[in-house]
Amino acid sequence: MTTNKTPQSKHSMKNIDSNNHVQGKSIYVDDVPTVRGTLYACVFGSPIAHGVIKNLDTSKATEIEGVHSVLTYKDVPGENQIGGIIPDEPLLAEHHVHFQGQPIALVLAEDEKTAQAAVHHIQVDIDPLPIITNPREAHANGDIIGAVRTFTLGDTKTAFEKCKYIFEGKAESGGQEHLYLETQGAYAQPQENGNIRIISSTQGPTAVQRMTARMLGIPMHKIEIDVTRLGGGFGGKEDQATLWAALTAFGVYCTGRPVKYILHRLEDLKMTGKRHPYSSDYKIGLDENLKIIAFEAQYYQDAGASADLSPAILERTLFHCTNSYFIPNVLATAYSCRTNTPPNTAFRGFGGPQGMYVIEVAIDRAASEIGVSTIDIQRKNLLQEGSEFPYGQIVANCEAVSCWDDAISRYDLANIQAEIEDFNHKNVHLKKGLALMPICFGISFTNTQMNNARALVHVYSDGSVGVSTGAVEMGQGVNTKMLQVAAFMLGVNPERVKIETTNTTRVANTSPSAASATADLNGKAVKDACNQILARLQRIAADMLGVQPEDIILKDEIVFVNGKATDITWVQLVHKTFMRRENLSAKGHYATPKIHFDKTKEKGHPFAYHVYGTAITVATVDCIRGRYDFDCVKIVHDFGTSMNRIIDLGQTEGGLVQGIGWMTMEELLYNEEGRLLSNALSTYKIPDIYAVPKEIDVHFLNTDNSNLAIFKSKAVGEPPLMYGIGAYFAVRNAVKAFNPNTQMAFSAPITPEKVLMGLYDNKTV
Ligand code: LUZ
Ligand code: MOS
Repeated sequence: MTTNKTPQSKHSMKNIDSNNHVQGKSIYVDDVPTVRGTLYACVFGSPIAHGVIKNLDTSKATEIEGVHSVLTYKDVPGENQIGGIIPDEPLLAEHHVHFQGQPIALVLAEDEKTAQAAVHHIQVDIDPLPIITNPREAHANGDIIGAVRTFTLGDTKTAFEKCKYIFEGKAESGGQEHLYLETQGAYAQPQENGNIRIISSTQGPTAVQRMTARMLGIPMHKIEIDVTRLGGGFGGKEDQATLWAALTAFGVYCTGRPVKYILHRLEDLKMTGKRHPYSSDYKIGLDENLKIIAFEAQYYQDAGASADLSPAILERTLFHCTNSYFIPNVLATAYSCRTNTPPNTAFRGFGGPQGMYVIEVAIDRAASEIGVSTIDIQRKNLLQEGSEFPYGQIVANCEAVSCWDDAISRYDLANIQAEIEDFNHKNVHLKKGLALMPICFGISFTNTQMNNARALVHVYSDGSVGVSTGAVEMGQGVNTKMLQVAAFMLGVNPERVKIETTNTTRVANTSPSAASATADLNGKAVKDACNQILARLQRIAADMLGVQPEDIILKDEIVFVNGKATDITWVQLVHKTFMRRENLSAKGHYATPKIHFDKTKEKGHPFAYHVYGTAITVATVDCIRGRYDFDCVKIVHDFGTSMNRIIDLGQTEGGLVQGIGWMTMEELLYNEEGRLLSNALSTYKIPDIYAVPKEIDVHFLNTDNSNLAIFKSKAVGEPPLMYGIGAYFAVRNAVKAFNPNTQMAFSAPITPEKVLMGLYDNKTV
């Protein structure tokens, strides 16, 4: 019998955007043809990081030829507020400024150059206030955003009494610039009756719509957001695309003309928030068998000047504070600390990587103090089926051990170790280091409410199909996956299906495309919509053939009865259905079942499932110069049953390299005045083709457990980023091979400069 199984048979479908991307034909906001009368916007940002505005003089700028107007907070018709979780972020500064570059005024001009030039003619007098750029200092001053959060499992106090080994220390991880290829931007156009349409480069169309409506003091239905695709988001456009879109809509509201704003790269670097730097304290306790019995940590998150998504990110740090390990006694406390830098925001991993780094530091520290291998401690403490996470969820369908053990045998770890030892023995000025990095990442928005999505599917009378969802394509390939779901469900060829833009008028109240959950949530909504249409088509086909609807299957564009092909085609059936005046459209809805979380107890079952994996990383350090390369990263990753291996491989490789960048080379620096020093690509180094590991091998651990992923194909966007933490330890271990006495602090990124210092720190000749 012919059955509809899964779309995995078509698992190597190419990303539907690839051809247009390489030909430069894909459309981004800046490619949308501008209409006559368009004004160009540019923000005047605060020149200093903290102070009280005494006087603002925009008159000189206004007088410049070609300048239409200069707007300030006084022109905002509704609430001058764009804060999502906490209302602490004005669209335009009123009396206080809290970071360098904070928007104070908006210039609107007839062309882009005039707008940019006019900004320099705005004058502001600011009475300076003390500037804080260190989260621990902010914490000491009591400058905390939102609630202090504590996750507890067991009782660390009594557990430490039973530990043979106890170590305490500090771990620091730096920020990270998103560096999406497409900078932030939006283009807003007036429609009739005061309606506004915004073309936005956002991961969260509904967030843009909601905040813009509130700021303009008009209902949400008057604002339409349309998104074709993003040239990268990485979390940087989950919340922070809103400001720029809202500013363009504000301009439309005030002038009645279309307003466009595409940020210059230097503006984007200076004004937008980044991954949160963290400064953390840990205390780890182990028994004589190297079982981790107790773990305590305090995380000081550098939130920047306003809340943005920091409270949610803080929470994910706690969710991932034990990474892939079972620790029976945990006490983890996290503080979101307000500093005078741009508000930090979502970035691939969303606080999880920062938490996972700290436990890896603690384990590495314990191993070197005890004089055992880090790998031994890691392996002995991996999560097992039925273990309890510190937040109360019970580990199910655990692949921690299977990924680890498979990686060790598949890639012959013993042989890799022997080769490294041999190499290090023979070489004086080059040393290799090895690290294993297991990951465990929870899939679902930690805010349970957000785990829902909708899709609108139209079958047109000629048999072609249009699919709208809340998913935003940002290069991750979600549109290809949505197309696969629709084509598979309806039994049609992929060419028949078109994925429409993401638009708040077609699909409302969406969650942002984030948390790795977009394909799951929206894919399941597409599935639901297709099932509704399918049921109608089956009824009509059954009627035509004189059989029961449940005997009908649609596959390969043909109607099958009890597994046998009939001569009725997809197109014929659709036409028949149309002629019978049946509904060929459906709205699908999905809300993740079973998940819940109680913040008063900090316990629950917040994640639909977890993604696991293990990476083996080998680095070579040049011990004269402090330079390093990565020989290889060999990964066994838990994809469930991948529905698109090319896309999933691309996400894994991209995530890995982005993680390596964060951990080893991207050094984000603000000075004491809160000025971004790494403010251009000459001073901020991201991985280029030479920095990529010479070999990346990804083995697909194919598992077929029932899970809540779309067609059992697990979420893949964020988890691989955390493999990059392995690169940090591989470099560190190479340094230790050269200089066993090094006292290098646990401070990421481990830049060549820090490597060089570490190589000769306490070096005995
Ligand atoms: N965004 C969000 C996220 O709002 N909530 C989350 O839990 C999350 N997790 C990862 C990435 N973005
Ligand atoms: Mo995100 S960090 O926008 O999934």
